[in-house]
Amino acid sequence: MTTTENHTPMGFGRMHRKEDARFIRGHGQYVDDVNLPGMLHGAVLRSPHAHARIVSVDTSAAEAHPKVKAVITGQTLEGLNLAWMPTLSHDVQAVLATDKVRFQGQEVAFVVADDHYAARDALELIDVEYEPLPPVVDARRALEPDAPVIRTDIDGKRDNHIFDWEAGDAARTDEVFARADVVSAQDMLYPRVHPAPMETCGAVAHLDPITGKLTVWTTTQAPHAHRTLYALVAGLPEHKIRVISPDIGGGFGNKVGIYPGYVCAVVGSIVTGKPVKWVEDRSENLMSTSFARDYHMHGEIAATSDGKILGVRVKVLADHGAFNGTAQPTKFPAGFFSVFTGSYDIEAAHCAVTGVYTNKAPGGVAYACSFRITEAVYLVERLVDVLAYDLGMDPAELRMRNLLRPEQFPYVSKTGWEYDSGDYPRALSQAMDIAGYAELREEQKRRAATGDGPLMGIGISFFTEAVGAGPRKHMDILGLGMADGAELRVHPTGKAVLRLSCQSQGQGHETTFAQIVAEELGISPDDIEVVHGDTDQTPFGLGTYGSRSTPVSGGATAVVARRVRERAKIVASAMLEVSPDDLEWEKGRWFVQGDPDSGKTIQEIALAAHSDLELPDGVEGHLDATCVYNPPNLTYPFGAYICVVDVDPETGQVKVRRFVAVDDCGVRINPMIVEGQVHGGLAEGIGMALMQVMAFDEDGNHLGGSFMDYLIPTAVECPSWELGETVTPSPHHPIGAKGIGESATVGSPAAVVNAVLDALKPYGVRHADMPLTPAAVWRASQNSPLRT
Ligand code: PCD
Repeated sequence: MTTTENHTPMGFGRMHRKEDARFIRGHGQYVDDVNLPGMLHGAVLRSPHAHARIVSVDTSAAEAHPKVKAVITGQTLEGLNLAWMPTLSHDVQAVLATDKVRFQGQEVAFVVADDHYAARDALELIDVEYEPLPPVVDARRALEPDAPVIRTDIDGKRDNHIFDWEAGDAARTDEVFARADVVSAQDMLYPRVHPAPMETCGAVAHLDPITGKLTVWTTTQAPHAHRTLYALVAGLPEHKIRVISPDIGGGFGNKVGIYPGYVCAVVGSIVTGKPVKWVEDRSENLMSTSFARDYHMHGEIAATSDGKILGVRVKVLADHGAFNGTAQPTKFPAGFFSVFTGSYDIEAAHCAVTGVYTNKAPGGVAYACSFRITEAVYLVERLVDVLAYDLGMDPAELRMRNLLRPEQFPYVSKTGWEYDSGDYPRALSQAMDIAGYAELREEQKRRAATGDGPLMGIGISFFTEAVGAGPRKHMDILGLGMADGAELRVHPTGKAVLRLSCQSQGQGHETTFAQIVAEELGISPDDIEVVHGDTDQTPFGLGTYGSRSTPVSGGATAVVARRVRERAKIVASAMLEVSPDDLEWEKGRWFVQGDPDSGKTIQEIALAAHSDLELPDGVEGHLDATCVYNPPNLTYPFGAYICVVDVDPETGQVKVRRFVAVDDCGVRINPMIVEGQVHGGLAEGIGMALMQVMAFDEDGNHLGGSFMDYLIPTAVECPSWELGETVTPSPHHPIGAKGIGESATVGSPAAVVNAVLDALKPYGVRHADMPLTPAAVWRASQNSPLRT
């Protein structure tokens, strides 16, 4: 693998990231780098209780602090009708608590002061009297008839139930289960985890008292969606709101929603007439911003005795925390969980998901996951391994036997997803070749026979993702259809600027989107500026998450460049005095068919388009185009992963020795960036499988409020990744690309867990829940006869 060359390809290909010129020199401009004249600083007072009634809030001592400019409470906000804000899932969330606090770390008051330190100090001067209430920490407890009701703010609410949702065909699934030779069932938990981006969340809000325009610099993956939400909540017209998302230090879904702190910064600016900065610290980020997963799953898989999978049946209890703040398309309360049939050719499937409130932070974001696909992939890939265990079959062979075959595409799954393209057996074979699967099994046998050293485990996962939401007729968020815009302007000298509605958080859009234009127009990526993250300068669109930028905005970019190319053709025909029909395109140039020497480069055409050249009637000058891309379908990236671990049975310590990842994301725009995306996602997968959980004690105290307790994987836990690739272009995407940003996070946890459980097989361990910490591994093997 070569990663060092740095020539600029005229289109797709390996190329160093343009944005790294500033990032590696430490010159990124993040929200916390925004400093405005007269700017004040805000800090949030948070609840120490998971569930308590607010008896009184006394702010007088804080207000008397010489550096404090304002103290805002739930009561202040009630007066402005801003105490509650809409969530992305048609619920409401308290901006600052008025009646009760519903999770530990919930926002109770906001102090605005001359500097950050004074604001923090003054928090301690606020006197809040709480009357503690019994908390609901466990999702199952939430549904018990005598459970305390968390959402007493909702009229007539008498329980903690949020929704019931189903997909698939229950009757047909029961029928295939009835005639199956084998049914394997397993309860499993996908624990609550957190995206934990390097940069925490924050905002600088400035309501200009002269122009009445509100500018918010903020950590958002979806600047336009945020602007619309502010417009709806504050009743300001959109043209009076500018949302700027500067450089973002990692998003991973954490920066999709709107947090109370952002709204408080805006209110702080309104109240003081000054710009107000609020940036949370690490503990605030971990304790109060959107978590992910927390899915309690019961899965069943039915098969014939020779390993033909017939059906999958699932029941899920989804813990959504205190407010239903899940970020996902409206019609999908459990996100895209219904892709849980995975990559297999099965006869029937059914799932039922129930959402509940608990006294924990709200959210349920798609952390490196296109809306609950990570949970779905983990479920089915664990079930397949459990089935292999019960059948005494090799898990690779069982998968090979059941994978969809290339000729079945486009394939409509039993829960209604139309998989666009794939060659699954090829990807799995490649992974097995790279890993040397047969030799690994030999080695495992040898080591078991000698009983020497640590236990060896080999884990496989095969995943299919559905990324790139819309189409807009099926998918919206708060009524906003999931389509995205692009605008391309070619300047007279042939340099170009591309304006996008999506927003990079580190994945390199300034490079790859320039490469798409380069591929289509033959203008060097170095000559194409990509503008994003400023609602005043970019077209409307729903932003970046669920790996949708390439599938949606990437489509928009290819289409807009092709429109420019067609315009260029007409200009070239006027320049060359031939009919446009006589022209042929080669990258960067229109030329006369049969006379390759007479042609015009895109740069020459750009200049002519801005000159006094006579153009045919109805053809406007200049070389610009716009596009709104409404994807016809999602794209379906897939991959085959194999993980090899060594497990020390005495300490429970797991070492990931090797990790092979074969990914197929269709056409790769920049293979170097794609590989980087995969590396990052694999590391995250190891983190979730082995180290991470947002744990709570029985009082609802958060036990993971710092990186001392909530562990982030580092190079130490990661092996040197071994990557492969296959390329199955998406048939409906303009450049055949599928998303990649989340693939590895989606696919890798199951491979790691399957590997650890494969190692523990001699101990009779069939399943253990993540994270497989040394303690968990040790505990899982305790009941084994081998222990006595
Ligand atoms: N690509 C290429 N080719 C292909 C595909 C793709 O080249 N075929 C590339 C592109 O262009 C970019 C990347 O790669 O650059 C990615 O892409 P995508 O897949 O489309 O995705 P996006 O949309 O762009 O992004 C998003 C993602 C997500 S979603 C996440 S989580 C994560 C990822 O991304 N995040 C992040 N990755 C990353 N990286 C970084 N650095 N940082 C961050 O933060 Mo979510 O839903 O939000 O949860």
